Amino acid sequence: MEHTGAEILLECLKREGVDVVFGFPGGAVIDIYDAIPRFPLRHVLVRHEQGAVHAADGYARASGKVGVALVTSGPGATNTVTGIANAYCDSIPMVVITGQVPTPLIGNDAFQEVDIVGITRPCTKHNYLVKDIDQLATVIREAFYLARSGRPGPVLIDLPKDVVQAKTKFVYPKTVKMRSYNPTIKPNKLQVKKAVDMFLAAERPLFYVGGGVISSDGSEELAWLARNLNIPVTATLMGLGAFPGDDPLFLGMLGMHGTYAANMAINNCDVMIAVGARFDDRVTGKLATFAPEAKIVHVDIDPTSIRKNVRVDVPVVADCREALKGFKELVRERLGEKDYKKANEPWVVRVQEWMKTHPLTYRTDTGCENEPDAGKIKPQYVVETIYEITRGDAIIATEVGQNQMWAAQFYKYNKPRTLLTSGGLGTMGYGFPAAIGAQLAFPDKLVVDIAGDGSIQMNIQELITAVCNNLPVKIVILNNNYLGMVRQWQELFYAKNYCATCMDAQPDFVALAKAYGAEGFRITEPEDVKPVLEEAFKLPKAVIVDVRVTKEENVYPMVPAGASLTEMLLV
Ligand SMILES: Cc1ncc(C[n+]2csc(CCOP(=O)(O)OP(=O)(O)O)c2C)c(N)n1
Repeated sequence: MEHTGAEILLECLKREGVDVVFGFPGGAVIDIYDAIPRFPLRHVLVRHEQGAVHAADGYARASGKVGVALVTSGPGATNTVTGIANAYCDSIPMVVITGQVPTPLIGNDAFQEVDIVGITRPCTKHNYLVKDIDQLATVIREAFYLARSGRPGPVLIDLPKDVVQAKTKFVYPKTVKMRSYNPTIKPNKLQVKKAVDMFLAAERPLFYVGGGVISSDGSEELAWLARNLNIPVTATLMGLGAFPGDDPLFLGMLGMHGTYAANMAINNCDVMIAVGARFDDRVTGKLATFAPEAKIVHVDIDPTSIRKNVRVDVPVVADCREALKGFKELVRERLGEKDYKKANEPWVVRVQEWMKTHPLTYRTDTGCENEPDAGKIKPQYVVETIYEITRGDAIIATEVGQNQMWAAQFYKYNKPRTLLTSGGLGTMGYGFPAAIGAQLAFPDKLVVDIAGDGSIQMNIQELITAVCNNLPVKIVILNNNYLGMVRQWQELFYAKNYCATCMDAQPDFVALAKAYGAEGFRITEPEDVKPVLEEAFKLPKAVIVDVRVTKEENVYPMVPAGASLTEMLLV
C-alpha cells in the first residue's frame, strides 16, 4: 500500500515517540494538516510561529525529548528563525518542519517562497530540502538522530508541497547510517587519567559547569565527585540546576552577573574542571585575566568548542556524563591514597568566606529619590518569594534582561531541567512560549515565567494558546516600566541617557489577561506579594501577575563588559 508524504511524515513522528507538535498551518502544509486528525498526535495551534519554536524548545529543555514545530513556507518559515537560532546557541534538540513551494517552482520567486534552507544554514545543526518522497522517511529518521545525539541542536526539514502530496511505500529505516557524523561519546582513557591526576593534585580545584551537564544527564556524577572530593561548583546560566543550588559547595553563577564568591574562585583556583560549558564572553570577561592561576581541564562533546576561547591543558572530548563517570571510576580507586576531602577543606573554607562576606543581596530602600511614585517592591524580593512559596519545586522560565538575571540569582535550582532560559542568544519573548511547552510536558507541575514588561509583550499573543489548551502557566511580570537591562547600561555607562528604554505606555496587563480568558492580578504593595502570588499559583488557569517593582533597580554584582571578573561593581 502506498502512503502520501504527509502520512509518512506523521507516521515517522509517531515512531520517533513524538506526542506533541507545535504549529501553525498554511497552504504549503495543508496536506499535512489534513492528515493530522488520523494520527495519535497532539497538535498545539500557536498564534505566531516564533511561539511554536520556543514552545518546542521549552518542551525539549524540560523533558529532555526532541521538540517539534511545524509551519508553512515563506513567512511561516522565516518567523521560526529566531527560535531556531535560540535553540542552536543553547544546543537544544529540535526538529522544525517547514512547508515549501512545489519543487518545480523552487527558485522562481513563487508565492510564499523563501530559501529557508539557505537562511537557516548557519543556525541549524543540519538542514534538509527533501526533493524525493522516497528519501522522506530516511531524512526524518536522520533528523531526529542528529537533533538528539552528540551536541544536540535544531534540525530543519523543508518539505515541498508536491513531495507531501506524492505517494510511495512506507519503509521506516531500522538504523541511521551517516558516515561523516560520528560523535565521540566515550572519553579517551589517557585523557581521563591526566584530568584526574591534575585535579587530585590540586590545592584549589573548582568545577565550572554548563548546560552540557544537564543535557547529558550528568548531574549525579557531578554531585558525587564534588561531594566526595570537596570541590566547590560554579555554574553558567545554562548550567543552573546541574548541581543543587542549596548545596554548601555551590557558589552560584559566575561571570557578568555572577556571585562575588564564584568570580573570586575563578580568579584563585589552581585547577578548573570545565564541564559542558563553552567559555562564553559573558562568563569569562576579559580573557587575558580569566582564571590566571588555573590549569584547565575542558570536557565537551563538541571538539570544536575546546580551545576556541581559552587555552586548555587537558581536553576531554566526550559526552559529559560519560566523562564524569570516567572521572568517578578513577577517583574511587584512588580515594584511599589521601584524604582529599580534608586536603581541599582550607580552599572550601576560603570560598565560603567569600560567600559570607559578599552574599547575593540588594538594598531594601527604594533607591528612587527622583521618582516618589515609583513602586516600593524590590524585584529580587519577588523572586525570593516565588522560591519560598514553591520551595524550588517549580519549573521556572524567564524572559531576557534584569528579570532573567534576578531569576538566576535569587531562585535556587536544585534539580536539572527546572530553569528554561535563553542563554546564548538572549531572546526576549522566549520565556512565555517556552513555559507553555514545559507545561505540556508536565501538566501537573507549576510552571512560572518570570518576565519583564518589555519581553512579555514580544509573544503575549500565546496567552490564548495557554488558555484554550487549559495550560495553567503563570506569568509574573517584574514591571519596572523600563527595558530595564538596557536602562541599567545607560545609567552606568552612558551618563543616564535613557534613550528609547522607558516603557511608560503600557497595556493594562490585568485587563489584557482577562481579555484572553486568563486571570490577572496587580501587586503594588510589598505585603501583598506573598499572598497574591500564593493565590495566583493555586488557580488552575493561566494567570498574569503584574508586580509594580522599583523602577531603577540594578542587577549586581556586575562585571562591566570586557573587564576582568575581579572588577565587580557591587551593591
Ligand atoms: C529580541 C530582543 N530584542 C532586544 C534585546 C536587547 N535587550 C536585552 S535586555 C532588554 C530589556 C528587557 O526589558 P524587560 O523585558 O522589560 O526586562 P527587564 O530588563 O526590565 O527585567 C533588551 C531590549 C533582546 N535581548 N532581545
